[in-house]
Amino acid sequence: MDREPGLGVGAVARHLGVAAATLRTWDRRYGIGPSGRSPGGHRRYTPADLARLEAMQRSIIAGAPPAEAARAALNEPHGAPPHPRGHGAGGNRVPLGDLPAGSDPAEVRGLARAAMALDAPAMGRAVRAAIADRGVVEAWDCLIVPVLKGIGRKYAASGECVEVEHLLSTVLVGCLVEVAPPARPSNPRPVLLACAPEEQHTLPVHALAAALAQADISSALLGARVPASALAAAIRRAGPNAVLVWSQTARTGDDPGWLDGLPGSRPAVRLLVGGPGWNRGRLPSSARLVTDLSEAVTEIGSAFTRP
Ligand code: B12
Repeated sequence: MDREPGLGVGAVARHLGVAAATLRTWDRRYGIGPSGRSPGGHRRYTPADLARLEAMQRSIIAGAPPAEAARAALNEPHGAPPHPRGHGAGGNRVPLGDLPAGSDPAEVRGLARAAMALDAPAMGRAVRAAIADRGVVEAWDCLIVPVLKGIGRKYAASGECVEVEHLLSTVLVGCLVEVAPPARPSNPRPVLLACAPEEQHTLPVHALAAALAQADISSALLGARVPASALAAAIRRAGPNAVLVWSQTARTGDDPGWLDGLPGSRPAVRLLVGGPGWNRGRLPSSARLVTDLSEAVTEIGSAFTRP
């Protein structure tokens, strides 16, 4: 039981939605911390300490660098937010760009903010709520993709945020694999989903597996960097009606001739490819390019519902 006066670091961290380690860093680095310690030596935050931290957090969210946000919050006894300066790609703001129709800007900003704060529980809550409310396809298109693209833009502009990409990706994979597989799939054998050889961007195939599950279609996800020979062996062994291969980057999709060598008959395999990495001019005629998640689900469904 916590009966000492003031708030402990865990309670303040939960209140602000940041990690306890972040609070300790802010204290050490910027001198913005608890006014005192308990007789037992634990950090105790008073209401005034909390107001200062809230002001600091508001400034960071508005785009100020942490050092400046801390300085302003410490100089402002009532915790009023200082005006952020323009920080371009720096700071903690994610350049979200134009959001697709159907997006809720507050929801998208919330996930972006949680990602930038490296707050995995908050990211997970936002994504799970969206999947539960609106299903995988809409959660992916209207919430997840805008945040991924924003973080990709930030990386492209500054070379920063690789750690954000990694943690957000880990959380997203966790949320997507939780979507229950269909109890009674409508397809005879699982469809195969794979990334092109050397391709490490797996999120879109995870989204597809989850969206297929919600459409009662079972799939087997082979994951990142699947060699052509391994995909060919899997097709021969599993006999899927459809296969989708993902390429995110030009490096893995520029030379797609190998797709023509995949087994294509007995049973007939519908070969689909997705992702911006594919060199469209060089795709073999056996491969059909699908351009979004919902089209991928429809096309895969038609591989075994058609006579
Ligand atoms: C998450 C991420 C990572 C994670 C991947 C984790 C994982 N398990 O997937 C990690 C950190 C590992 C990573 C690594 C790298 N990444 Co990265 N990454 C991203 C990020 C932020 C999201 C990727 C994603 O899932 N995109 C999917 C959707 C969101 O994006 P989209 O392709 O724009 O979607 C369009 C269509 O494809 C379609 N669509 C969307 N979803 C779906 C689903 C289906 C089924 C279909 C059919 C269509 C479809 O709709 C969109 C149309 O507007 C992107 C940024 C971005 N804009 O995508 C960078 C990005 C793809 N990465 C990039 C780079 C450079 C790298 C690295 C090379 C960095 C490095 N120096 O190490 C490495 C190497 C990867 C490799 N060798 O394969 C660049 C690629 C640049 C390029 N044009 O080639 C990007 C664009 C960032 C950037 N702006 O610079 N990355």
